[in-house]
Amino acid sequence: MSNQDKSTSSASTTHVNDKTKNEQLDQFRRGDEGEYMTTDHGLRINHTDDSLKAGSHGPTLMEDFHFREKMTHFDHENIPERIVHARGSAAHGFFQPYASMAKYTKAKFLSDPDKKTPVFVRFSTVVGSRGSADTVRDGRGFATKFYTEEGNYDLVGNNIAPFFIQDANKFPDLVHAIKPDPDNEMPQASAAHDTFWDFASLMPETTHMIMWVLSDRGIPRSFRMMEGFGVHTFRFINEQGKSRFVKFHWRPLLGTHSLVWDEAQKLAGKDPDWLRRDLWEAIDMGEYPEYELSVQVVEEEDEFKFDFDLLDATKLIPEELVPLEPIGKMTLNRNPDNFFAETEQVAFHPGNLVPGIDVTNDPLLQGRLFSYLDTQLNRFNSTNFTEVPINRPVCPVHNNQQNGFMRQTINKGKANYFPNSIGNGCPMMAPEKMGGYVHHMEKVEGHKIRARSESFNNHYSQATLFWNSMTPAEKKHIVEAAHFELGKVESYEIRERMVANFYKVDPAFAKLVADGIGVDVKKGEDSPSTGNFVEDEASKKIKNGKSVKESPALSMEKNKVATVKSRKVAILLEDGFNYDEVTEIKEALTKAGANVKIVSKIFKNLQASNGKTMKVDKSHVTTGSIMFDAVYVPGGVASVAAMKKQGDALHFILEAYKHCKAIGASTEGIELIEAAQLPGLIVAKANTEEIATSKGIITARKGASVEEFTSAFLDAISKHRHWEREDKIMVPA
Ligand code: HDE
Repeated sequence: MSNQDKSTSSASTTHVNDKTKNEQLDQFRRGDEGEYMTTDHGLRINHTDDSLKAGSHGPTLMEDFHFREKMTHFDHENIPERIVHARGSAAHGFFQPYASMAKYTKAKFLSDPDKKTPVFVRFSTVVGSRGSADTVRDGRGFATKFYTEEGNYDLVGNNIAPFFIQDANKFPDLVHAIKPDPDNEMPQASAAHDTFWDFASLMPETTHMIMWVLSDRGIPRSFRMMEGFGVHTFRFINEQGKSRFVKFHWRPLLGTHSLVWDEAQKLAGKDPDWLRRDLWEAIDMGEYPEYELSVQVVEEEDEFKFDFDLLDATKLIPEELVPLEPIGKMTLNRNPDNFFAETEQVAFHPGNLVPGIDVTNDPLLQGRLFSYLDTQLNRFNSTNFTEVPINRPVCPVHNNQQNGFMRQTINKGKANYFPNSIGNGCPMMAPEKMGGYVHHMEKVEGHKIRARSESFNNHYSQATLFWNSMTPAEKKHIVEAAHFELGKVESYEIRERMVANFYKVDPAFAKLVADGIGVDVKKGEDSPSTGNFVEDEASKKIKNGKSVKESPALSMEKNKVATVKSRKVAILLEDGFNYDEVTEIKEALTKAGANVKIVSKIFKNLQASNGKTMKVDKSHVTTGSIMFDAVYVPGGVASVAAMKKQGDALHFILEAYKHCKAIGASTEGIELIEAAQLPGLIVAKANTEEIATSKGIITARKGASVEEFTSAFLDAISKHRHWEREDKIMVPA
């Protein structure tokens, strides 16, 4: 029996722990080990390789129920993919608060540090279709379903703090503009075409999020190294009924890290499942992704103390104005059993709330509250998608909703209406103290008007704040990304108009972009089509609100977590390698938490100079430096001599250099690095105990201290990228 089935009408409370959802799902799991194949109706099948025919050369017979059932089921396997966020990967886990959050919210899953609430998290790209590549430049979805004792709570966020638009009514336009063109369905999973930039250049409110998407945040290294933002301002309500504004923020414990653009593009070909595979393999290996949930809480009376409107989803609250309060941690520790049943069928909805959490009047959020249920009806063709195992709450469900396609629940009795006396008034209404959801009693009044508050008419200040907060390397990447994206725009006018928007972010930035896409910098006028703004009480109040000019918290580089944990390191070998060097370094790297793989020309057991053998994990044909975070070349005369003659090994080093990754080499291995002719390379020269460190390249001569070398190499890996090399990059990789 599932938890849902076990429930009685006695208003019992459900005890939830981190295993609860898994136990519920177990009711629906099917394994075929040791079983006979049957039809969907349970009839055992004795032959499935041939259809039933009138003679072995004859036509297939209509009466072949097995063939018809099998083929029909196959013909109907597809359901519509999500209109946005079609490509995703998900994992199970649990959330545990650090302490009771009762002062802010009565949400039970946040009330007790001993409480572990099961979660299912789906990460996604936004624009591409289900089969598109993972590493494209895009925002990423970060949607979490908490299976709480009070019902499902969905925090449906993105890895980018602001959103493109302010009002939900513009969402269909935004999505039409960014998706492939309607006439030729190109390009796939990319904003780099005229229609998106046409729209963006006419809608200056998109500028802040555009800065984020152009930044390294648009190409995350891993779902495990990606932040998540609730984007909108929500409400926390406590037991006393006091409401406060709240923003949600996930931070990965591994730090926030990204790919470089060249790497992202190559990965899209070499391993289009890069992010999906990384998440899957990490969980499979027991390297469970962890994210800390923080909140920014704003008292109601402080609503107008900022220089932006809290209800404007194109804005964030700078952490320097309202610091993050860490409230708990999420651990993802189990891969789904079945992609379709779980990852594809999970259905999120920002309106899935629990007592203690409520929405605000943010006009983007308000529109989402309609769209998500509507989109599920398109995907599932039935309101009964809530009965699909992955979507079922772990607490009881009782109401008078009934029937529809594929109804699972067998509702008993005659009373399918309320009020009733025949069913003893059940299911009954829950008073607030029994967990009944009561909407926050916000006072609202106003004229019916199709307009936005003037307080939303500020499209550049936070785009500028973002730009100001970046390091030089991060700024360079934004400019280069703009060159790529706008470089693909054929219309001169659109490119020019976009540069005019960038001028309002920062004139120097606009010039740098303009120089790469062949347009002049014009200051430009705001487009008249950006909204109907009216002055109201709110806009008068925020006029002199608080702001900051720079927010170091926005820079990934300034906040990077220095760790080797989970980093992928390649060791390049051929026959004749130095066995001791390899084993010593491999052990040290593994001990520090790195994943080490032996890479060679072909799959085989390699032979070391001392006669011992070692298994190759990946061949050059199937992998490349883009799939690793660092590379190490050990000594061994024959091994290095073979690699020096090999394009693959040299290319590996050059490419790792170009992507600013840590490179380590010891003894004869240094010769391979030298053969690659890396710009500005300094290597250990003397045949003494010398170790040289230059811009993330660590070399050690014979006799050098292994501890010293590994510690310098680990340090270089933990820095993730050595951007100081970027200026000098002239390598052809
Ligand atoms: Fe979504 N969005 N969205 N969105 N969104 C969907 O719902 C929509 C927005 C986000 O892994 C759809 O079930 C509108 C902001 C995620 O299954 C759809 C508006 C944020 C996911 C939809 C927004 C998001 C979706 C498509 C503007 C960050 C994937 C499939 C008013 C806070 C969830 C689906 C998953 C999915 C509508 C804006 C995040 C069409 C109308 C802002 C992570 O309903």
